[in-house]
Formats: sequence, structure tokens, C-alpha cells
Amino acid sequence: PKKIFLKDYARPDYLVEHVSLTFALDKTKTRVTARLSVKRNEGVADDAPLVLNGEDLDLVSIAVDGEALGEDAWSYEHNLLTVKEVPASFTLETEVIINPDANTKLSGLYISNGMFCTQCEAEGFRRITFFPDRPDVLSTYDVRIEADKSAYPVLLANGNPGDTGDLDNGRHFAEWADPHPKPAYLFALVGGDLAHKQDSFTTMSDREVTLQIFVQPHNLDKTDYALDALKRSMKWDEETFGREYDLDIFMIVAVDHFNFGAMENKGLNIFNSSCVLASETTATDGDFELIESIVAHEYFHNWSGNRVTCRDWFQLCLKEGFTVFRDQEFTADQRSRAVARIRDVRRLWQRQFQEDAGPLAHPVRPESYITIDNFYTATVYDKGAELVRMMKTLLGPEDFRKATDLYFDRNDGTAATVEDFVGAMEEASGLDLTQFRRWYSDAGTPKIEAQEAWDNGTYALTLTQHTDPTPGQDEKAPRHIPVRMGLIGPDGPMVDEKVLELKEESQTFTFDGLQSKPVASLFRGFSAPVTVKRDLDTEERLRLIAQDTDSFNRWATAHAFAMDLLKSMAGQHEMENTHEALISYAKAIETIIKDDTLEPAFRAEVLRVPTETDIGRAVPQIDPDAIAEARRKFRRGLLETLRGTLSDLYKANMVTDEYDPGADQAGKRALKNAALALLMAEPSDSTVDLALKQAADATNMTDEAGAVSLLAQSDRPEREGALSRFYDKWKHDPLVVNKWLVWQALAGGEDALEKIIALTKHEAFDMGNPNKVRSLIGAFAIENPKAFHRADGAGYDFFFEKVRELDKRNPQVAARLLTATESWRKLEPKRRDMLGSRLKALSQEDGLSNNTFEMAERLSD
Ligand code: DPP
Ligand code: ZN
Repeated sequence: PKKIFLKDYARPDYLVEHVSLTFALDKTKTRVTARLSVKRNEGVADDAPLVLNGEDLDLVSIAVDGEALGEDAWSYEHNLLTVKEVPASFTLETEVIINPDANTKLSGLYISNGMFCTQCEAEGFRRITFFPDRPDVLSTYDVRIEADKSAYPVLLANGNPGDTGDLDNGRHFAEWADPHPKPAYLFALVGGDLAHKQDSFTTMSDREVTLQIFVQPHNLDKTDYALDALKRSMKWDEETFGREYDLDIFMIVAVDHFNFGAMENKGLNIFNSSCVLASETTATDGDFELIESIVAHEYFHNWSGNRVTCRDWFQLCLKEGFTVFRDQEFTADQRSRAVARIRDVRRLWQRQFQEDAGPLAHPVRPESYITIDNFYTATVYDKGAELVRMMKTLLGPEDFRKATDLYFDRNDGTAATVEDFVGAMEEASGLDLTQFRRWYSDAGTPKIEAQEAWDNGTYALTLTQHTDPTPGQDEKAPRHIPVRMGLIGPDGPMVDEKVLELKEESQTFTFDGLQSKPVASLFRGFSAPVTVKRDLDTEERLRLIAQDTDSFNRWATAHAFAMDLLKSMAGQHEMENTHEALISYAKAIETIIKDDTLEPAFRAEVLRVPTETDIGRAVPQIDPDAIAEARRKFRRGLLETLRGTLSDLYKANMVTDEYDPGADQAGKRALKNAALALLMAEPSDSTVDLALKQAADATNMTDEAGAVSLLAQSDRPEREGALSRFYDKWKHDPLVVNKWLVWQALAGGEDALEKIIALTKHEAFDMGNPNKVRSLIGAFAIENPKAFHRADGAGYDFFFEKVRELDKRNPQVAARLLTATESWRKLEPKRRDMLGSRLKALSQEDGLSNNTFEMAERLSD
């Protein structure tokens, strides 16, 4: 396979100004006719051939300006169609046959539960028709879809609707036109027997937009929340970024088989049904929150991604990092800012820090790839969002808004680069972000060491930065790091919050005239994606947990304290008197969880115990058994101190009002279920009865799932009954059944792996559905370290067998599964050798997809 490099970027030789597509939909033989208005790019030689991408296409005919091309005028090999000679401006007409029914890659045009749908990002359009399938070729589109009317009454594409009508043989047609130039990856088409819910939104310039959500008819009762989230997103983007929607209609379609979470196709977003369908009895509060943020994310792409798109795929963070930042800000405004920040940072730690620390580390703007599919990563998305947030911190809110206005206005209708974005930040603010650009080009998480000195009223803070080598990058220069901070004295805050700018390898900042020695609250709100090493004693920690005025840092300090305890209990950290420290920790969090002036959702976050996987990320060497044992002891230790408080919290946070998925009720349920989770650390009969009763009486999925998942994680005899009752109740609902698969994928016990293997044969499992694969195999490999890293290697054998099987069917999903192994070098030696040698063997195998080959090679390198 060939590597593609950012440094080799060259403008396209030919542009396509307009595309006319006709689809004669058929399950196995769909005919696609494409008329492209092609124009040679400025400065390109007259004899430059026209080269188009095409994959799995059966070419029927090809003509230039109405003249069929002879056999020797073109060639089609290695997924490229080359026409040797073309005029400066012409119409290319091709006709191809494709087979949606055989498309198990779920890229291009495929069939999900009997409906036609598409996924074209990143390189799926070439599986529909011949095209210069690269994001810097922008075209307007008109589309005509023909299909059997009774099987596919609904026919959708991008843009505004046009003509519809009946044809012979029970077929009908629909036409769509999209006036906004877009790259091919934003093309979409849907054909199926779908029901829809409709609403409307009036934009800030008083245009009425029709909003529609299309689903399979039996899911029509699960669309209200997404529709509401969509309207709130549209309003928010007008108010916060001044961005207005630009077509007459905005549609969302739910699809069961989908490689991503959702896709921002112009005017026709296609969603994984797990990211759009919700009702109170089938979706948890967490699902509602996720749906709200994904609906917002895809909608926000209309400007950050569609109106301004990416020049090439190396610039992916330009749309993804920025859009994640936008959806995170939306959630923070709709719900609790502090809690949203905690959840976003937790996710960054779980996924991105881990990526940055292992063989898959890559810059936010990568320099090379074999398949771009492998770079839809936490680094591009979540770290990309942090870079935007840091620039906002450096610029301040007013200049940041000026900068985004400038960026949108200047680049509207074009394919832009990271440089255009950072340049707009500089121009709007006058700041010099030269050094800041290293965040885009250098991989790895900077490690900050903080040293504090106190001398007679003067506090001196010395910050030192260092970034370890990452693949292909041995030396790292210092970065420009915003440090939002404050000083906390024995009686509370001592100086106003400041943003320090760390630019050197080491810098000292001093604060004079202080009455007593403060404790610094550093990186407030997680102002930079770095790790911080500092020596705080227990008393200083307790001061920050109790008195920091930054809620995020109260949580982060408690979390760091818990992690040190857990590491120490797992034999991987020196800590004096762990037993007493654990009691201090328990008392400190008890004060928080009992404090009714704090939001319940925040208290729930403080009460949450890091998972075994979280602990594995924090220790230098992973011994899954020692980690599991440490966590078990830690939870039991906490429970000894907190039992009474937990029971009180459980009772005090019962919600009796009518269900509402908003932050207030969700926070109470989160706190109640977090209390139950810790009570289940050593379940008494009465705790188990409580969980059983909660499961039986629940009127919403949050409470039902909260209880059943805990029973499923326990080794109590009531476990099997709870799981089978749940399955019998919900087996008709695939999204709910996915939860049931996840709980079992996470379960412990000697025969955990055998039970998971048995589930791959269960009617609820399907290797052809990415959601099922992720729920069972993904959850097992990522979140069940004891079973995955079983000492005899059986967990690895099962995993690799499934990866190989999946690679033949759906390479994108297979390659993504492999990321579960990314920390293999940190395993204790025996497991490290077993997993490492399996990765190596995979990378040397013939017949792998490019996706899986690239991942296996990077992982084992
Ligand atoms: N662009 C999609 C998203 O981030 C993924 N394909 O939402
Ligand atoms: Zn996105």
C-alpha cells in the first residue's frame, strides 16, 4: 500500500463545476449516470490526462461532449480511470452499475434494513461513480432518483426538493438540487419506506426552514428529542457564532448499519440510529445527552465543514476539532458547564492521552497516511477541539468571535487549511501564534512539572515542560501553553484568576505580598491538554478539593488523589500510609457529595470510581489482575466510610416528577445511581434487593439500566435472572439489546471470556452490524482487561480471530477495533510478548485490507 504525504499536496488538474446524477435504484444492479461539467484548472498543461477515482464500479459507457470514447482513449486500473486527452472544458458522461446489496463495507451506496443509504466520507463517493474524489473539488449538484414506489416511497438527496412523479412499472422518481458547492464526501442519498416527524425553524433573517427526521415507521415515537435538540442547535449557532442555516429544508435519517456516529451531508444528515433515536423507556440520560451533542455537532458542520470545507484530508481537524469545540460549548451552555468540562476531559484522558502515549500517536494535523479512515481519531477530534479552546483562552472571547467571523467570511465556499484558521485568529487579535502552531504539527502530550517555593510573602511557581518522543518525531521544541490559574490560601482564594503563558522550557512566575503560603490551582478548567506533575501533600490536596473556586479543579484534584491511591494499592506508586490516606480521601469526597449547594451531576462525577481501564492508563506497567484487585479494595474501603451517606443520598435523589432528560433530573439520577454503584461494591442482601426493586419498578431506562448493569457486574446469583428478564423485555429493540451486550462484555468471573464467545452465536449478535460489534467485541477488548488480557492468551486469540473475520467484511470497523491493543507495550512482560507477537503476525499477513494493514503495522512497529 502507498503512503500519502501532506508535503506532496498538489492542486487538482481538473475541477468539476456541476454534477448531474441519475440513480436507477436496484438492490443488486443500481445504474448511476453521471454528467460532470469539467474544467481544466488554471496553469495546468493542455495534455494533462483526466484521472478519476473509481472503486468496485462496473463501467457501462463513457463519453466526452456526447461522443462515446473508444477503447484506447481511456483505461481503468488500480481504482483509477484515466482519459488520455480532454479539452479545456467539457462534459463527461459515465454510466456505471453498482451492487448496493453486496456492499458490506458500508461505504458508498449500501442497504440497511431494506433501505438504500450512503456514506461518502472520506472516500466513499468513488464507490458510487467516477469522480475526482478529493475535498478540494467543489461542485453544485442535481440528482434524480428512480425506484420502485412501494418498496421505496421516500427518495431523498442533498439540497432543496424539486420535481417528483410516477414512472412505468410501479416506479417513481424524485429530483433534488443543491445550490451550494460541495465536495463529493458530502453527497448523500436515501431511498426507503420511512416515516417522518416534521417541525420548522425560523432563522434570524426570518426564513422558515422545514425540519424532518426520517426513521423506520416503528421508531416514529423516538424522534422528538433529536428534533428539539436540532432547533436548539440552530438557535445557538445563530446567537453564539452568527451562523444561519442556508437551505429550505434540513433532514436527518436514522440508519441501523453505520460505521460512524453520524454524517453531516449537506441538508441530509445520516445518523447511526444509536445517535438519534430516544424515548424515556429505551434511552438513558447519557444517551439523551449524547444525541443532543451529536445532532448539534452534525448541524454545526453546515458551516464548519460544509460551507468552509477542508483542502485535503490532512486538514481534517479544521472541521472536526473546531466542530467538536462548538458542540462542547453548546452542551456546556445547555447543561452544566463544569460537568460538561469534566466529561469532556475524562474522555480526552481516556482516548486521546492514551493515543498520544502509544504507537498510534500522531499530530493533530498528520503528515502521512495510508488510509485516511484510520485518522478519525481522538487526537484529530478531541485534541483538535482543545487547540481551538486554547486559542480562545489566549485571544479572549471578543477577539475569538471576530476571528471565527473572519474565518467563515473569508473562506466561505472554499476548501481551507489549518493555516487559514490560525491566520484568522492572528489577524483578528494581533497575537503571534507562530509557536502555538507546534500544537498542530507535533504529536505527544506535554508533561509539565510544577515546582513551588515560598519565601517570606513571595510565592514562586516554576513550570517546566517536556514532551516525549513519538513515532517519527524524536525531538520536541517547547510549546506555547496557556496556564489558567489561581492561588488558594487557608481561607480561600488569594489572587484573581490569571492566564500565564508558558513558552520556554522552564519559566518562573512570582507572586508577592502574600499573607500566607498558598496552594496553586493550576490549569483551571483544564486550560491545556497536558499532564502535570507536582508534589502536593494530603493537606494541600484537601484544601483544593474543599476550597478551589474552580469546580473542574476540585474534581480533578479529587480524581488525582484517587488515582494515586489506586496506583499505590496496585503496587505501582509510593504512598505513605495508604489506609489513612484512603480515609482522608473518603471524608473529603463525603463533604462534596453531601453538599446540597452543589449540582447533583457534579457530585456524581466526584463519586465515580475510575475503571480498571482508567487505572491501566495511569500506571507505568499494566498487570490486569493487580489492578482489578486494587480497585476492588479501594471501592470496599470507600464503602466502609461512606455506607450511611450513600444510603441517604440514594433516598434523597429519587425523582418522582414526570421524566425529563434535562440536566436537573439527569443529575439526580446520576447521583442516585453512583451511590448504588458504590453500595454494590460489596453488596449486602438489602442492597441487592434495592437494585432488583429499582430494575423492576423503573419507568425510565436510566434507572433500569443503572440497576441491571450493576447486577450484571456482580457475582451474585441474582445476576442471571436480572439479565434474562431484561432480554425478554427488550429483545425487540436492537439499541436496548446493545446495552445488554455491553454489560455482559464487561462482566467478570473465571468463565467471562467463554460467555462472551458464546454471545457471538446469540441471535442478538450480528457481525454485519458495527453497533453490535462495538457493543460486544469492542467493549470486551477495551473495558474488560481481565478477560481480554487473560493469562493464557485466549482473550487475544478470540479477538484476533474476530478482527480477521471482520476485515473481510468491513475494513474500517476491523481497523478501528485494533486500537484496543494500543497500550500493549505497557503490559507486564508475558502478556506484552503474547499480544505483541500477534500484532506482528497480523501485520505480515497477506490479503489484509489497507486499513487493517496500516493499523497493525503502526501498532507493532
Ligand atoms: N464527519 C463525521 C463527524 O464527525 C464523521 N464522519 O461527524
Ligand atoms: Zn464531525
